[in-house]
Amino acid sequence: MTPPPSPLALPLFLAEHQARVAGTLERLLPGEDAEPRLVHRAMRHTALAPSKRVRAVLAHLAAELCGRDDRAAGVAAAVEMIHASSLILDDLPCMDNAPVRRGRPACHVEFGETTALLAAFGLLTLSFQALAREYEPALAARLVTLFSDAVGSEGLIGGQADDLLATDRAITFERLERIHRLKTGVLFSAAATGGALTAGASPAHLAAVAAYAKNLGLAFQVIDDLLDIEGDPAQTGKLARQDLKKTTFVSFSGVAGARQLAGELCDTADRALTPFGPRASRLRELSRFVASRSA
Ligand code: GRG
Repeated sequence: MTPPPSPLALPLFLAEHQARVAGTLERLLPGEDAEPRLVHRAMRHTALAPSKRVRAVLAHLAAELCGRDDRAAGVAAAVEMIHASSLILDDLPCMDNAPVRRGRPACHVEFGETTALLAAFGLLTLSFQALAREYEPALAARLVTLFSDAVGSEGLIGGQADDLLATDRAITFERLERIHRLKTGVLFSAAATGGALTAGASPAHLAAVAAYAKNLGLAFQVIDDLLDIEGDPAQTGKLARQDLKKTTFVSFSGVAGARQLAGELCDTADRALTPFGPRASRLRELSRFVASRSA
């Protein structure tokens, strides 16, 4: 009998990339017995917990589409470290105050807020160290610029700041979209662009994968809002109904409207891949996974 799919089941080629990313993270993260042990354990607790690794897979697939993905591992691991760092910060009591993440106690619940903060900064710093060390200077400088722009006050940090300001308030659809383009879309876009840069992609191909990823990231967030209402915590790895104080794509458009919006964003994402023709089938499969995901 075929076993039931795992909660994080992905198409086979995505699962292969996931396993590669896990291997790279294991190589780059300090061991749990390396001092300071508590900080390293906290970094590993969140970064190595079971997760979809969608941003890292996106970096690999964008690189593959642009000709070669044998140099994308550093970017894939770096983007996952940045993402894990953002999850630790996002879960803190002074932010979203979420006790569970990736099916485990959130980092601050397991290790305390002080260690969680140090772990988040440890992961963030390690991500840039990995980019600087794994690539030759010109490419490393481009990648560090790309990811620092994505994380900074006009990227993830800016999106988070506005998201916190918007809590408990009615906001316009435009503001909601801007918050999530910054919080989620920008890192997806940097992942794809970074992967493509390691493959030596042309400016036209860089623009195409960035446009794909930007729309995929927003679709991913719309489904995240749906899963907050409809998702099974055993599959999502976090508590349900955590976003009730926020305006979300579901509070704006309803369940059916949000699902339709996610589908439209995935279609827009796929259209950006037109210059690649049928070679982009794996990224198209990734958008189908995102539109229908339950974890
Ligand atoms: C300095 C890195 C840094 C961040 C500061 C806290 C913050 C600013 C931003 C928060 C960004 C954030 C957590 C956005 C949520 C995006 C999102 C949809 C998270 C869920 O991602 P999944 O489903 O999770 O890919 P897994 O666990 O599978 O990786």
